[in-house]
Amino acid sequence: MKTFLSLVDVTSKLDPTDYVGFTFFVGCMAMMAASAFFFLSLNQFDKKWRTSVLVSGLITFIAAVHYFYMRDYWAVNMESPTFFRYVDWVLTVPLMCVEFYLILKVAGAKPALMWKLIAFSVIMLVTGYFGEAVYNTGSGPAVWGAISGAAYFYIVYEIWFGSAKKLAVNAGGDILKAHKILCWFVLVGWAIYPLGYMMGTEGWYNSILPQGGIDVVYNLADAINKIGFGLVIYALAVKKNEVHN
Ligand SMILES: *C/C=C(C)/C=C/C=C(C)/C=C/C1=C(C)CCCC1(C)C
Repeated sequence: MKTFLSLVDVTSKLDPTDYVGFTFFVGCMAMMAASAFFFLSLNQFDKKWRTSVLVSGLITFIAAVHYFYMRDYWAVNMESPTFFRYVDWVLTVPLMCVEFYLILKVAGAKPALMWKLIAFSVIMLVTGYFGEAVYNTGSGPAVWGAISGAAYFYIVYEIWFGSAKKLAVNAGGDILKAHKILCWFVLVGWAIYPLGYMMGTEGWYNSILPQGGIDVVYNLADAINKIGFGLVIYALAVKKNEVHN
């Protein structure tokens, strides 16, 4: 009943000038379409690469479900759906860490590498949530944002220069190429999030921006990082498949 009522609310409150709401709608559709694409392509891959593409699909699918909730939440409350946002991230970002591990497995990557990346991604997101939603006054956003940023830099370091990089070099060829592109996603694509965070939390320039600006930035970043990242994995799987056939 509650969901039904909130759906009624959503459609009765649609406002043609609600650009933030528009990006939530587009986000829903883009994530759904990407999931269908990844899932329906699974049959063409052999077992080893199927798992990687499956994880790409899971990332966009989990995001799609959260986007439906976030779209409703925004339409009803005209407030950032911070809670759903972070639940989405805390599920999907660790899965992106799994992707790094999966493509480097051929070069001998150990689960320890995967768990290390996952642990730092969770630290990055939990501390980010504290700064954005819990201790979000005074110096809170700056302090928690700095801790979150440190965890982010560690992930960047690990994949660009650390053991993940060494494994990628050992693997060489298409895997090294794909690893490099994914590294750029993390360095540039993920860097959009702290910018959004500074737009939406106290202490930077949130006062000069309209409500919801943070969501437009996050929604754009999600589309780039979740769908783009998944497509890099997909392209790698397609290449590897050709080699085998
Ligand atoms: C699909 C979702 C993705 C790839 C989300 C990534 C999120 C981040 C890289 C967030 C990073 C943050 C900081 C580095 C500092 C400020 C707080 C965060 C959580 C926005």
